[in-house]
Amino acid sequence: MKKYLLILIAVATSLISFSAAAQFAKPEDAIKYRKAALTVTAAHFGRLGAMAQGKVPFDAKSAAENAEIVAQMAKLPWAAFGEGTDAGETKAKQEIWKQGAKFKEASDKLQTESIKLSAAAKTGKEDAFKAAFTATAGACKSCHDDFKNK
Ligand code: ASC
Repeated sequence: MKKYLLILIAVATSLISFSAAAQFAKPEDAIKYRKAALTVTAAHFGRLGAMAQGKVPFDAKSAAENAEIVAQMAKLPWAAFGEGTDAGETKAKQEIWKQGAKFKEASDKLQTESIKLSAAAKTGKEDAFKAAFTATAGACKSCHDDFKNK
């Protein structure tokens, strides 16, 4: 029984590491993927920013839809910052790999703030939306300051 359990664990863990490695065939695929994910995120975040800054009128439905997309998209880029994806067509700073825990903290912060932003947008209250937008933009900015080249 114990033997089968060990075999099961061995197979399961090998599948997990296989799928992690197989997620991107080449480093440039990972770089392309994370840039695409962040580009889509920025497009939807930009629509929220226009409302938060009063450039377009606040529209609760649009705010809720775009914030939901941002919250979902914010989960995606991080798996594409694996080892060996530091060189090439990227503005990623070396600090991402040198300070992995700090980078993880920054990416977690974005996810937490964007979930709060989505919740705030769903209330339909403009003030709550604006405050949560500012907090989320702060998470974008501090991560860019530390981990993204100009
Ligand atoms: C955006 C965008 C970013 C962030 C950042 C917030 O709309 O594309 O990267 O906001 O500028 O400070």
